[in-house]
Amino acid sequence: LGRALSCTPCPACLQRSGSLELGGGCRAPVRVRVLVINTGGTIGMVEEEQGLAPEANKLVKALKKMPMLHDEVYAKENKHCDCPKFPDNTLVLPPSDQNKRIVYTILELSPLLDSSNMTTDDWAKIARNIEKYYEQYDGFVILHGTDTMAYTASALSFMCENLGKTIVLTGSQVPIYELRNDGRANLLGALLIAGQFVIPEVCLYFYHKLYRGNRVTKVDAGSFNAFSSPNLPPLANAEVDITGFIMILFSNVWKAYVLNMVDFIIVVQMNQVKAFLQPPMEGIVLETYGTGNAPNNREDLLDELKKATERKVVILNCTQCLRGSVAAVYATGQTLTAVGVIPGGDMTPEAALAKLSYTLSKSHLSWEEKKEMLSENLRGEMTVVPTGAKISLTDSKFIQVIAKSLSVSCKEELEAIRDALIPSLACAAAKIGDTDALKAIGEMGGNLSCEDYDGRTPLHIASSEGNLQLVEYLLKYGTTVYAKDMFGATPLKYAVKFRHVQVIQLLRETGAHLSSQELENIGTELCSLAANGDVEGLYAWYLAGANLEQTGYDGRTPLQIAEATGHVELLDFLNQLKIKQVMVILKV
Ligand code: ASN
Repeated sequence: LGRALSCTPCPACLQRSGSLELGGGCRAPVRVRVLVINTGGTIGMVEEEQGLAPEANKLVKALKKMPMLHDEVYAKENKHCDCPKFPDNTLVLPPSDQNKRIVYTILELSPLLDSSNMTTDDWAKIARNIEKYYEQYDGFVILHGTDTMAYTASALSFMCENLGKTIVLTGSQVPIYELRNDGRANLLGALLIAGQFVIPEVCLYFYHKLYRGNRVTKVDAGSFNAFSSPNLPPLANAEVDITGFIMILFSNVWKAYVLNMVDFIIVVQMNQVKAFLQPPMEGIVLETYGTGNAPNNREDLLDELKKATERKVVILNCTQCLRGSVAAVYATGQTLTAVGVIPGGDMTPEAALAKLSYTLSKSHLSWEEKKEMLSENLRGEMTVVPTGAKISLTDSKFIQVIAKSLSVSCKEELEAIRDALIPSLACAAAKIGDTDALKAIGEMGGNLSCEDYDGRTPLHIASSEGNLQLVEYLLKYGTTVYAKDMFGATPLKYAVKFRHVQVIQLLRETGAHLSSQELENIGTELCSLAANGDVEGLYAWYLAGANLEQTGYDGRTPLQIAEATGHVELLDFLNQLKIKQVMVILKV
């Protein structure tokens, strides 16, 4: 696909793929790529003898006939530049109001499933495909049945450990082939979000709302408004405008995906506990009353629970209530904690099940470490009650002084000023390397992935400044490595431009990669570095993942140029690389 979509420069403006390159002035829409993984679900179902069931190889053809989901003229003629035709499974949306062209490819899994048939193997299949295509796409949409969508969203949120891009699950209550359906709007909304925003987490989009995937539960089988997120408001509302983004910052965990989820886990209600505690059960999500309460006059039950926790069965306590949290309020709840049951806060049973499965699959951890992990907030799946006094940026003297001089009178205006100031303050602090100021902004609730007027985040700035310590801090704090500024450049591109080798290495370890846009036709750039004997510059590109064997505008590789100019150091470097690559190939 990378090949099919790369194109020669547009004759009118010499831009590639309609994208805005550094210093460019092209007004054509920026192209973004989204991968849609179709797992099945009602959205693509047809009526069969036994009832609704998914039908393979039908969705792409149907979507191509829907003008809101495919711009046939653009795909066929591609007038802006002379790209080859899109592959059959690739469609393109009409330009969005953010002047973006979302080009999306549909990968249909086989067999397509009613989500009631999904197992942990199917979760792994989805995660493996995301991992496989991670670098080729800017965002991901997963088409899924609604019945178990909350389970899959929860599972993926834990499985995708080093996520830097947006994943949106969606589906529908009525097949997209029917006259009146919710599939079209849900798919369109999910594509626009995955293509236009970097929200590095697993989300669920349904009926005009974007939710955190591990916070939702299906609450209605007969309404288009099928999901609810009882303990966390939606991340965004897609009304006239898409508003209300809550940026989410989790630590970047410097590891790849974990796919082996444990199967021996079950959700049981309090009165069924005894029968389910027996081996080979490794973990249990307990659904208890109210704030996590269970009868504490049932010695037999408590005794069974105690014996199980002593056998190292992990038991996580969730409430049966739709809203609210497990809390140490009643004696009936505290007794459970006393026999070794772990309080699950305000997690949904779906999220608890996925988290338990994920944690138990970490075989290198001790039982105590696993228990600790379960009590922590890993992916925003539970609300952590802050301890100690909470400072808010509203309290900041600095902001109050500005507010006063602008005659700000109400809280809303004050908050608006705070939100407007944070990006500039954070980027200025990154520029001068003031980690303390960034810490303070973070602690006050400021978002360290915020963008300045050029779309640059503090990580872009710290990377171009080569401030390793600050880059490390920002990555630990969870800022996204994949943010692109208005020129389409990632922090990694700036680290390469200014040759900050250690920063490049750290960003790469954290999952950063040059985007396909950044890698397109870098041959000429590499060759001009070679012509100048610039070993350092070429080394920076190499570390960032660029292939140094690419040809420049005259068809020569950097090595051929080095041979022609006879630059000894450069020749040595490029020949060594070649030997290294041959060794890697031989090993494989
Ligand atoms: N049974 C369907 C499924 O979960 C329900 C739906 O998608 N609306 O696959």
